[in-house]
Amino acid sequence: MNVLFCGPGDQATAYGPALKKWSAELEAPFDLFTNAADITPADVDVLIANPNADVADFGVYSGAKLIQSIWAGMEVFLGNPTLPTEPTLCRMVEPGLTEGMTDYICGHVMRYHLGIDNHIADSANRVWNAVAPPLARDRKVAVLGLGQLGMDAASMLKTLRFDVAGWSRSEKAGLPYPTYHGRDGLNEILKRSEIVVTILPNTAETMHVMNAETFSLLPDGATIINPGRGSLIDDAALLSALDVGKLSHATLDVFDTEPLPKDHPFWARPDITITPHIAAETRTDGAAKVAVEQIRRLQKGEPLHYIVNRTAGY
Ligand code: NDP
Ligand code: OXD
Repeated sequence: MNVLFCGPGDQATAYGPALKKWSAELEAPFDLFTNAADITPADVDVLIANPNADVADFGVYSGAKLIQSIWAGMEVFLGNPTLPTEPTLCRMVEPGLTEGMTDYICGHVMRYHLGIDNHIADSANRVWNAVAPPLARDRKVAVLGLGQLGMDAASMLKTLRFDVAGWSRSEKAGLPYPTYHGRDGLNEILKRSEIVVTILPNTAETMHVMNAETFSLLPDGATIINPGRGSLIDDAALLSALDVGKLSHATLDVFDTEPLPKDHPFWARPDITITPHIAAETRTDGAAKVAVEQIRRLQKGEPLHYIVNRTAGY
């Protein structure tokens, strides 16, 4: 079996040894290529790819059986007109990505919950403002997106005793917190939520899910944390919601254009915290293990994991 790794820059330098290590450990032998020029495209069976890889034409790999992304978000692949329809397309799910995202979400929820910024400002101004925060159990948090990442974060927020609720496309049952789905469910969850986390994929349906209308449903002074994708938020509506106090603060990790252009209005706002798409990063060793396990499954005729629904877009 021929496996081609495609990543930007020198990413293959790290992935090569990790893929070989897991190939031996999982007893899934294959020939690994880290330079596309070294193999005839028609001979590639599996492509392990970073969406930022410099692949001019995925169409030449139409004979591949699997394209395994090393990212969770699939919109770059799905938006590439050369992507062949034949190979099974799989997204990345690995422990480092999941744990990193949960750390990010819980950290920023705690920042808002405890009013940490107010205390930093009060300290700088020598102000003794003895206002204690409510308990986490009295803080209503919404997690929009209950997939691999949102589900783990919501579960940790629940463990931290937050009054968490979740929203997804399909109905969920049996979770230890209230769940909502569909458009009506979105309206309901937003009405109750002081802190909103958007951890949804970029699809046609999720485009500007947070817009003037949905921001208006939130209680005054709500906060939003977006580690999902920039497309989830209508930027102009976000700025208006901050201007009128509907929102008191936003933390954004992802943007329509990345890096965020130097002249973007978000940079000038003290009520927006910008993090540079670092909420969660695929860890090389964990991702290599997942990719090799997929190859092993392919070799043994076992079902693949994390298959993308190309119609739904995630
Ligand atoms: P999953 O595919 O596991 O989960 C997606 C979730 O979104 C599911 O719960 C799905 O609902 C829900 N969803 C999708 N469409 C809709 C819709 N129209 N209405 C309501 N809910 C919807 O994805 P992951 O959890 O693995 O990743 C989520 C996203 O996080 C990625 O697509 C990527 O954009 C982003 N990401 C950001 C990173 C960063 O560093 N900033 C790092 C990694 C990922 P259902 O359960 O019903 O299918
Ligand atoms: C991803 C990301 O999708 O890092 O994996 O955003």
